[in-house]
Amino acid sequence: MVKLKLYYDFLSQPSRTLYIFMKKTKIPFESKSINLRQGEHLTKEFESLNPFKKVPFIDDKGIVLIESVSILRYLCRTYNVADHWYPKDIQKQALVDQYLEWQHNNTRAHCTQYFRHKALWPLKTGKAANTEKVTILENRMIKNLNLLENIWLKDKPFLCGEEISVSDLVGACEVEQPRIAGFDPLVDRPNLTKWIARVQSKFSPYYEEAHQVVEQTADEYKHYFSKLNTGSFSKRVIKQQPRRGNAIGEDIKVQILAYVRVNARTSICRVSREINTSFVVQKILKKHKMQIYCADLVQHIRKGDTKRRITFIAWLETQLNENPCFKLHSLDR
Ligand SMILES: N[C@@H](CCC(=O)N[C@@H](CS)C(=O)NCC(=O)O)C(=O)O
Repeated sequence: MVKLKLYYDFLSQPSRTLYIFMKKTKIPFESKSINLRQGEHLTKEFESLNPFKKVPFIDDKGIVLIESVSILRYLCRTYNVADHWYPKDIQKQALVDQYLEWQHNNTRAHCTQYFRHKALWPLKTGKAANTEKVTILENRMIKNLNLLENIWLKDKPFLCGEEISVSDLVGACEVEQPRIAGFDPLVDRPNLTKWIARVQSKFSPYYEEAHQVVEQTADEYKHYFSKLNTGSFSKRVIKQQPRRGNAIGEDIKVQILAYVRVNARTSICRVSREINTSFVVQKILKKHKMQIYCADLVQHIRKGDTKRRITFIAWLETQLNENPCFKLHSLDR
């Protein structure tokens, strides 16, 4: 049987949405990964499939669809997915549609513009970002994130009501994007934080799989921009980098927190590998047979509850500060 083909790049928010959704709802598809950064969408071959030269798009037995929102609706109508994703009830559906229409000129537009101006284009051209422009875009994005925090998510667990729908996935994938450019959308936004955790846990492990690239690319950009040393972004990045011989305290806390937030099922070893103190903590954990704390971490973080996370970080910090071998190894670096 000919399977639906999905052309995507995880760096693209709507691509992540479609991939995660199809995985979660078990819609069979052939995976066609396209590397935008290597210009694979600009080839003649790609153009013959999609003349708009963009991802995502699908080819379902000869029907080619290029817009993620219409693709989501098509999938929900064509395949046997649970009703809550895109309810048949007219009123419930209208609420889901309302967000899907709203987001184009709001979350989608603002998070994308910020990401493009601050990270994507400077990286492509090798030129520093226009800080004035970035500040304007950042302010617009902040206002928009505040609308999610204070209106959309004010009094309900999901964007369109008590149940999760495709809107939540569309929204979450957009909100994750500015993290690549060093901006954490969840800071001081408890409703948004809890909502992202809910969405993540509903789509786990596909959510984490598709968003790994966000973390990796954020890291890549972070190093690039710290070299460029321009604007508030690089200042923030430099501030976040652990200092030699002093890898304990605020810096490490910020990094661990940022990392575990998007990798809910991670282990301490993984966290320590990802942050710059890597082998230090890792070696110690092994030596002292402390991997048992991995379970502790998962238990604390999985629920996605901010208070539990903070408790965990406080606990980890105490471990780092109280156990002399951590200090010793840190100073050894
Ligand atoms: N409106 C489209 C998004 C299309 C789009 O802007 N795709 C971007 C990635 S998110 C792309 O392929 N950009 C490549 C380029 O413009 O060169 C959808 O929601 O599916």
